[in-house]
Amino acid sequence: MNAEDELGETIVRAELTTKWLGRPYLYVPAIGSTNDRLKSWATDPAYPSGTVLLTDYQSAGRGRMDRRWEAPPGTSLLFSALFRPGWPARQGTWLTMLAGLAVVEAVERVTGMVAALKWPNDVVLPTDSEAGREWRKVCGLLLEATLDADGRLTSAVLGIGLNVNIPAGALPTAITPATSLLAAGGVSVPRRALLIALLETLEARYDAIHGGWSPAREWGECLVTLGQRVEVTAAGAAAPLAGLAEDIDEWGQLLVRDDAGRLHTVAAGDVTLRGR
Ligand code: BT5
Repeated sequence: MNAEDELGETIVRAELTTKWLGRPYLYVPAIGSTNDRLKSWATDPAYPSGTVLLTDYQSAGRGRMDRRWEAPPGTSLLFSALFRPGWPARQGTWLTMLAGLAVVEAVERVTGMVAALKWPNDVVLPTDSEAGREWRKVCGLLLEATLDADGRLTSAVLGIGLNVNIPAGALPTAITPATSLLAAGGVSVPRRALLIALLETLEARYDAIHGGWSPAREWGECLVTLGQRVEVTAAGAAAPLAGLAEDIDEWGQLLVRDDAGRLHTVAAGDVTLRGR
């Protein structure tokens, strides 16, 4: 690993430019899952909103619904951030939206590559071939929140797994094909500069919410899902829903019009793009 890839506490703390996100910044070389560890700390007030835990390797990295998140050691950004928003429960999806927008912005700032978002929680990069354009997953987001008796978000742990320097041959096989910044751009990317840019943009966007900004419009503009024919496997639904992904609402729910013309609001699930 070269020097610009090093993510230890001393060097990251010295270069960090944020006011509260990543303060404290904590690093462990290896762990089961950063989300699991940070969730176990979330009830302890000693860990403030903004605590970040990062690792170079997860032996039990998780996606949604207990799926696996796989990344070879030292190749990725694998971290979780703790927030204590106090927002109403349904606004929790904004954290995933903020994180997606922040990843897109930081990737562009550091690499020049223009990434996009796939509903509900993927950051994707385009691959063009004769067969057309395919979107490959470069980053996954995992939000796990706790509510109080009034339905407010007392704590939310946001996990980010960003494939930075995974060589093409070491990418995991997945339903949405995987890529990395190295595989897509052909050059390795300095992980520390990317982490610092990402924490900066995420903090700025979180603070903007308290200034009255909503992420929904910008998030919708980055979604490759809109305007496409999709098949949605909604959480808890018996059969997939096929139709046109028309729009999202303020809370990031997907509005899908089926072939009979009915509009469905989908809160959570998986989407397969079927083309226009
Ligand atoms: C996600 O779930 O995409 C959320 C991933 C969150 C990972 C971070 S890493 C730090 C923190 N600590 C954790 O334990 N997790 C978070 P989902 O949409 O359910 O996608 C999971 C699916 O993505 C898997 O079933 C695989 O098909 C695929 N996959 C696994 N590893 C991948 C990778 N490195 N790149 C692209 N796709 C991957």
